[in-house]
Amino acid sequence: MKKLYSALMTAFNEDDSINEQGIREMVRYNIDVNKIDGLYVGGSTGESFMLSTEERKLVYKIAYEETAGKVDLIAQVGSVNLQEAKELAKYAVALGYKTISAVPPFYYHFTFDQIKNYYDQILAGLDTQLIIYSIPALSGVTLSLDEFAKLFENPKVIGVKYTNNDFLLLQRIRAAFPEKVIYFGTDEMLISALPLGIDGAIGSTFNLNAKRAKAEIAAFEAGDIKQAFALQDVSNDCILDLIANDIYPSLKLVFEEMGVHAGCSRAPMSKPTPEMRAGAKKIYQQYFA
Ligand code: SI3
Repeated sequence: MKKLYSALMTAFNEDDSINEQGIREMVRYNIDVNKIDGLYVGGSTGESFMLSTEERKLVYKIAYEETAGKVDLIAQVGSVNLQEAKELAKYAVALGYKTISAVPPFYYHFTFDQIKNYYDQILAGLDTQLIIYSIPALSGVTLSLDEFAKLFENPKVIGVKYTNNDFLLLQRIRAAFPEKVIYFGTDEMLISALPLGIDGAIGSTFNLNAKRAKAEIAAFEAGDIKQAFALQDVSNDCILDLIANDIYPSLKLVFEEMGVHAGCSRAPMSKPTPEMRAGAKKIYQQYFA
């Protein structure tokens, strides 16, 4: 069975400080209600690039303590600051994370050799495994098949979290590297990635929509393609409504409707407006009540 991971969100208070209890509640919901296979900690959905190094460590620690070994954990340690990425990787591994992940260094349009060196340096001296976090739309870094091949030469690089809508490249990676792990990251296109042999998916909307996504995967694996598409259609209505309502704050607002105190997002992300609250209530009632 393919695995489903939620990309863990970071709960903030109104004053933008970290809301520890909110993070714990979201972790618990993912374990107890979603029966999730794992959590991707410190990714885009975690608003991690707006956190200090110490705050990023705190989030790894909370997730590690609260899961207590019940589900898989992946710590996203990537940063444009290599020293920070190395420090975070060391910290996560020392805490007990078995897998780390890293977005390529961004903003400065680094060469491929510089990107390869970044991954090698993060991994040097660490007894761990790493999943490349490929998200070209946000990082601005697009890796080719040959470049993935070069990164995969390091045996500690076990695969890729593929948040990219290039299905030809996805198919080429799958065919060329059957032994590597591929987790797909565009929730609204899960149905299109399933036939390409992905090993699972990691996404923000699974925090709320895991049951439906799991049912879709089960239907697909049972050969009931019509049902799998029908479930994806409902998920897509929900995901597009979330996006239209400002996705990260809205995921947290819908959590609130479920009794999970997920707090809010950190500026410059938006704080909830009355319209967003009304939109989230509607999303809750339509897809989750
Ligand atoms: O937290 C993470 O790094 C993710 O899992 C990212 C994940 O791929 C999400 N992408 C972004 C940019 O947030 C998706 O789950 C995305 O929110 C979803 O497909 C809706 O577009």
